Amino acid sequence: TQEEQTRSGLRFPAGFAWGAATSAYQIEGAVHEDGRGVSIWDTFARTPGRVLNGHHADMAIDHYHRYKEDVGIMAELGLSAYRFSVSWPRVQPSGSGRINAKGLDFYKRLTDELRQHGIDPWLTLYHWDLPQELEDRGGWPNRDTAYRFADYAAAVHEALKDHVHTFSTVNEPWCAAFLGYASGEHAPGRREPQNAIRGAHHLNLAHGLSVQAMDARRVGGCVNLYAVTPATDSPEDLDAARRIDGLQNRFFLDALLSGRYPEDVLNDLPFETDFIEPGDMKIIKAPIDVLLVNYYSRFTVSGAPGGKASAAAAPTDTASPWVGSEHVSFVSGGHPVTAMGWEIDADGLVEVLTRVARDYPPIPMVLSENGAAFDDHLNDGRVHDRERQAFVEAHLGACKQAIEAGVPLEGYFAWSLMDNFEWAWGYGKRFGLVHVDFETQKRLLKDSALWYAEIIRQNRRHEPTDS
Ligand code: GBH
Repeated sequence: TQEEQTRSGLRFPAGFAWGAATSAYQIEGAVHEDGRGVSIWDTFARTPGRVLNGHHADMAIDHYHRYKEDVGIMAELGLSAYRFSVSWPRVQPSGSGRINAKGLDFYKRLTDELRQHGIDPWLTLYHWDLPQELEDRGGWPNRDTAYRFADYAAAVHEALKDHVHTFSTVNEPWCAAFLGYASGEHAPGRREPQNAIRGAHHLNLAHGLSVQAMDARRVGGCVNLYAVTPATDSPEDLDAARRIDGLQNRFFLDALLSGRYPEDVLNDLPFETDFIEPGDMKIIKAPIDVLLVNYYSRFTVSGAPGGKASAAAAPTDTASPWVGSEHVSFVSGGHPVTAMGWEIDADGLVEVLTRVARDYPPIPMVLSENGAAFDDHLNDGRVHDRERQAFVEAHLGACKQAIEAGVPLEGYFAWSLMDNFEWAWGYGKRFGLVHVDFETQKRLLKDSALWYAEIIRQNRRHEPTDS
């Protein structure tokens, strides 16, 4: 039977969310339409030398105009959930004050369309596109930005609460803080280590304040987690692993789930942390219903000099994102790599998920992003992206293993639904299950998408209340 055929045994519990993810700036385009304001990514992409080949996302993949077609593709895949983000400057052009009703209308149309197709919208409030006016007032290192974010969150929640069940706050605060304000690989491109830590704290504060401000039916926070291994068991390498795990994983997990920052991480910082005010940690720990975990890779790190300053080469000129631990170097863990140079290690995902379940108060989780860039080739209307299929298959296997080990994992979102604007790499890297021709905007399901659709179909046919 079909059932026995479920390839590689990827049978998941009924109700498991089968998803794919995107983000606003990476797909929408229409940056000058319907009253949208300017974001830090508009500015950054327009600054020479910041994004590879001078690419920007004024058009992106034109999702703003093609959302119906794109929801149709999701339905064809059989997705039960879709994770997208709201563009803050589209909804609130200057980041404070006036709300732009036309901006909210787009997300109403989108979520209506999703619901008509039986797809559960998972809304992310912030995927890195800060209104430029707030950056001009200091950006995330300015504490006030966190309060502005809470106001924006309340407005979005009020407008969309009947359309959306699950709201999540900040996508990957690590990236927003350390790539934006320390390494400079992402917008706004500042290289100010101390401000990066301030920014990280204010992003956490923004998370907590917005959870309080929304009173949503279901609310989540999102972190990007890495498995971290010391290159050897020398004291230097063990210390390097402690530091990178601290900055990447524990700084955010401890804050959101336990309401504290790890002492060792604070002690490693070469400056005062007096911007952490009394009462902040209680706000940051505001109860959430689900933790969104993004997982891509494992870091193997060394405290000995001589390795690389970060896990993968950046396309542009950057500094270290590892504030206070700039001496740590990243070495090969011996795994094959994707087109980004990121090592492929599905075991690391089991490790990361079981670790959260073991070390923190119980919390349901979803894998909110997982995927890979490869050099896709279009042949006679097909993309035979076997490596991507193998990547997703291995990571779904890891999810299943984690569930069997008792981890309350409730869904999987592939990154990404479609090829899109890959930040500092512009259109130079493709993460999509769906191929996009960046000239004609034509969409085409890659082999990985067809395979994913089949896995979903075989799983969902057993669901009692499948619509
Ligand atoms: C996701 O983050 C993003 O949420 C998504 O928008 C993006 O398109 C997708 O990844 C693919 O890039 O070399 O030491 O500086 C991924 C998390 C964190 C992965 C930083 C690369 C580089 C670490 N990224 N990491 S280092």
